[in-house]
Amino acid sequence: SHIETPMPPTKITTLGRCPETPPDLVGPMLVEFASKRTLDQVKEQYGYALQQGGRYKPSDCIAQQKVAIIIAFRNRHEHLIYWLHYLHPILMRQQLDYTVYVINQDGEGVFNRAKLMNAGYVEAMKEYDYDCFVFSDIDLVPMDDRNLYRCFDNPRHLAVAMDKFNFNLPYNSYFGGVSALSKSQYLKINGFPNTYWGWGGEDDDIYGRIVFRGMSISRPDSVIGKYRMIKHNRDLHNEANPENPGKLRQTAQTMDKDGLNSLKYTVKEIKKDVLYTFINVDIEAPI
Ligand code: BGN
Repeated sequence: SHIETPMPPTKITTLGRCPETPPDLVGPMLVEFASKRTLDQVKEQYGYALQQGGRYKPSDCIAQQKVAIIIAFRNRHEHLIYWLHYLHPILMRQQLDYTVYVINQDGEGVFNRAKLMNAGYVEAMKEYDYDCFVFSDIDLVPMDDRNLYRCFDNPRHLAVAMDKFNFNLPYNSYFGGVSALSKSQYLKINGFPNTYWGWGGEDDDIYGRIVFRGMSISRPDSVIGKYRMIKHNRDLHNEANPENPGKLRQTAQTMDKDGLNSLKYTVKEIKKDVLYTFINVDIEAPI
């Protein structure tokens, strides 16, 4: 006679939230820039774990935060290889749901780090509902993976102990190198200024915006906050701009009209590499 085969029980796995403290962090790490690597080698090592565009999320838990890592970029291919080699495994161990965005300034006009970061914010938001934005220079690698690339109750300054400043802050209000702002913190300060062309001051302006909006700065301690900077020659078309120090005195008056609400740029190309999303933008730079 006919025997009913019972259906095997369906295994329903509901993923839990990842723990507050990621379990697989290693603490202090060796960071050096003597060994040469190619982009293909880094792809071979970490590509298998990533989705197109340098995107990752943990497979066994729901990440605490959705993080867009935004890097202002031009002509630093060797640095990009080091950055990706070191950061991808760290960010994976930190159990983040993250994507790496390399925002390239098109052309040879004067560089503008903060405006590129603003463009990165807008472009990232078009792709996914990120709740946190980590803004990083391409030449900075953390030396301790307990330095979490996520957002906190106040805007976070991560690069607090860089080797080039003898593992100290150069001054108390320093906010340069690597920082993290939640979407609401970023919107509260109208994003970053668009008008700091060339080197210097844009990070101090951002610090001012944060303070003028009643927030304070969150930081890791100087052990966890250690960084190595990749040594390099001064960039072309990124000279210290003598107009910038004067602008800094006006931040309280200018921040409401210079920022996300006045941002103008055009996207020239979006390229999804295995290890990162590359966005080439024309930010209308003066020559
Ligand atoms: C400061 C720069 C910062 C830079 C740090 C560290 C200015 C504004 C004029 C006072 N600030 O002097 O942008 O991150 O040095 O190098 O230039």
